[in-house]
Amino acid sequence: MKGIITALMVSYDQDGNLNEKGLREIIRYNVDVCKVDGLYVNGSTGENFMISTEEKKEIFRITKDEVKGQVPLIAQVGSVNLREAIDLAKYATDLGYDALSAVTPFYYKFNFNEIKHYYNSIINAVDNKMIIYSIPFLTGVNMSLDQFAELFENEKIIGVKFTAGDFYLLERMRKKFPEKLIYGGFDEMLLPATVLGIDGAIGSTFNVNGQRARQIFELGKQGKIEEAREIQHVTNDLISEILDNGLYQTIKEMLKEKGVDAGFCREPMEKLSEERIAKARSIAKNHL
Ligand code: HMN
Repeated sequence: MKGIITALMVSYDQDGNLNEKGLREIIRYNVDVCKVDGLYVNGSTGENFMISTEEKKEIFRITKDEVKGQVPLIAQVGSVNLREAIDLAKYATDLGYDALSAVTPFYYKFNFNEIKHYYNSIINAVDNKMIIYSIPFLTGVNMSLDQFAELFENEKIIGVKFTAGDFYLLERMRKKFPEKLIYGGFDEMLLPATVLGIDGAIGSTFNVNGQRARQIFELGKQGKIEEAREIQHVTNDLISEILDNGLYQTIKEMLKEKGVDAGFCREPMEKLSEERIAKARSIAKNHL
């Protein structure tokens, strides 16, 4: 489960209904064209926090079916509704997902004991492994090195998806937890995170830019920093245009430009204007 792992996009139709055919095409594009090392299913990029439990299960099922064992799969099951998280953990484990991940519980200001209880409750309910999903800029949950150490005392908690710019903390974690898996979360900072020794990265832009991400990661690991930096520059030109135009909507339009039925985003995310659709298409034409 190391390397470049796509935070999988999901296709929804105009009315916001799950588009199974489109989802299967996105999966195929990731595996066959972007040639990524794994898929992270029902993360932020999958619009997970805007869909129902049944839809989450349907996405887990379709993805497992379409991938046919070609790449490892990580199921993001985190939810402020702990019962839902445990239910999803059981469901994904029964399907044969290689690992689970759960976002830190958010919205309420849970104390650390509550966060620890949440992770242990999910992972101790199943025969599987857990990757903590830490994304403080969206959840407001910042954990210290000592708190990560306490969570990692449970041997079933095998790693962390570190979506943060605090590279001092990243370096401290690498030193303190050499045996745990650490994944970078910001695609625009893939090279510095690679230099600090991450095991892999999980990102949204890998849905379209997976091949460049792999080059950055592999060159960085080999110490070929100048070459890796050039590719990170090109990548960040792409990412900054995507972010300016609307992250998930733009990636979907770029996939459509590549012939993939990527659909639309789930409301309340807005639909792009004609002008922004044209911009997204031109980003794909110019950068992919
Ligand atoms: C997920 O859960 O879908 C992703 O792993 C999240 C991932 O860290 C992305 N973060 C968000 O979308 C908030 C990044 O790939 C991000 O989209 C990218 O670095 C552009 O900023």
